[in-house]
Formats: sequence, structure tokens, C-alpha cells
Amino acid sequence: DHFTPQILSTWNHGMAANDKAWEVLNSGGSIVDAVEQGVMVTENDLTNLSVGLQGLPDREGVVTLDASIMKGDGSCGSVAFVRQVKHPITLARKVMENTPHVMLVGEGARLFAESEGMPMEQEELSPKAREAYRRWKENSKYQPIINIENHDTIGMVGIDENGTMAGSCTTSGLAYKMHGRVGDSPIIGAGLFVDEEVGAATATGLGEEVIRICGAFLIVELMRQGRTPQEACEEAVRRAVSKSKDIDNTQIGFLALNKSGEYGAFAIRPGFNYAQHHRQGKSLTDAKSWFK
Ligand code: SD4
Repeated sequence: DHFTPQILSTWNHGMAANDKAWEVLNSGGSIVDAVEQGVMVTENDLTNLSVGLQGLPDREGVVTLDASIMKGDGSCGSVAFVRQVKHPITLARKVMENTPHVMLVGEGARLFAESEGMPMEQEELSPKAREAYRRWKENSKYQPIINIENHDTIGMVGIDENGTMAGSCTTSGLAYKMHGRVGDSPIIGAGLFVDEEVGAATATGLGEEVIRICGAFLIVELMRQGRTPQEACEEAVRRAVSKSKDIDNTQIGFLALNKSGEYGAFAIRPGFNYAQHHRQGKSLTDAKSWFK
């Protein structure tokens, strides 16, 4: 037992998700089971407006979900622009395990979920989302609002006592996005990347800016070259800041874990936090940021 089991995930809701992941890991589940079932808690959380079917809709009033899952051996699966599926993370896992593909989108992803007998829901906005959408439509102005609008995607990374690693990421994406818009969360290497020779990373925030720099992949590669998780997250933020098209309205948060159990997090601006669970207990920590 020379690896230290640990689960990390983004934002406040990471605490409840980590509790579940930890429980799964300690009752004989695999690390993939843990990161899947952990974020399912968030997908089920009716108070969360940026993960799961209760999330905020796109401009047309439709909720479309993105999710990905990855194992440290390179196995991965993802779904994007999918409607009506209650647990997109489970669907991403089914893409990984039950198809020869990595990514399914839109109607094809939905039909695959149906064929797998997954729980589906009618298309109906949650009361909170309906009210928010009604207010937004009054002037239909699209401007992402840092940390408030919906920067609450959950990304989770973990390692078990054998050094096996996995990660998951699930979101309803940016509120009032264009219909068909896909963010970083289902893009392997952008919102999530895991290579258990090195470590794992996940991202939250404005997906366009994360995709542009292949954020999660970049962080894992920097760690491979010897940076600590903290240094790697900081370098990725520096890269994002230098490439950003609209820095004043951009927030990104990165979270990384390496094989030795070191971890790090960094954001463009204050407000990003992450949850951690290991044998010594659990905690919620504010990440440092580029702008103070
Ligand atoms: C996206 N990265 O779709 C997601 C949004 C997000 O917290 O992280 N919200 O761009």
C-alpha cells in the first residue's frame, strides 16, 4: 500500500460528491466507480444549476449536458450536447465500456442511453431554471458572469491505494449558450485528462478558453516533465491568460493530482475552490489565483 488514496473535486458541491466517492472506494468499489458515483450526487442535486438536468438551459430554453470519464490507462468515454439523460456521467462510462468509440453527441447519445435502459426525463426546466431563463429572456443579453452565472461544473480526480487513477467531469455547460455549443468538459484533454504514469487534471470555468490550450492535457504533460501539480496548474493559467480573448470576463479553475499524492489548484481570479478527501479527513480550500 504505497499509494495514498485521495479524491479531489471542484467547488463546494465537491464535498458531498467526495463523500460518496470515498464511501464507494472504501466499500470495495473501483476508482472509476468512485469518480462516477461521486459526481452523480451533483447530477442529482436539485439546487445545482450547472450540473444535471435541473441546470440552466441554452438560449432556446433547452438543457443539454456534457460529461466525460477517463481511467489512468487511457480508457475514456464522453458525451456532449445530450438531452433528457439523467446521468450523463454514467452514459459517458457506457460509451467507454460498451462501444468502440470515445465520444457520442446529441441525438445519437440520447438514443444510446435509451438502448442501455438508462433513466431519462421529460424535457422540462426545473422551477429555478425556468425562472432564471424567464428573467434572462427579458433582454437576452449573453455575457458570462464570473463564478456566479454557472461556473459550477464538477470535475473529480482520484487515486486508490494501488495507484490506479481516474477522473470524471459533468456539466450543463454555460448558461444561455448557443444551441449546440459544447464546452471543455466532454473534451478529453481539455476538461479532463488522466494518465496514471503521471497524474490527473480537470478544469472548470469558461470552456472555450480551456479548449484553446488543451488545459487538462497540458497540466498532465507539465507534471510529466517534472512540475508539481501546483506549478503545472499555474503555468496552464498563465497560458490561458496570455491566449484569452476576453480576460475581464473569463474565469477558469484547474485542479490536479499526481501519482505521489501531491495536488494543486489555480484559477484566473479569486472565487474558485476545491474539495479534498483522504484518510486524514476532508476539507474545502480556496484556490490561489492569477489576479488577486
Ligand atoms: C463549460 N466548463 O461548459 C464548463 C462550464 C463550467 O462551471 O465549468 N462551469 O464551459
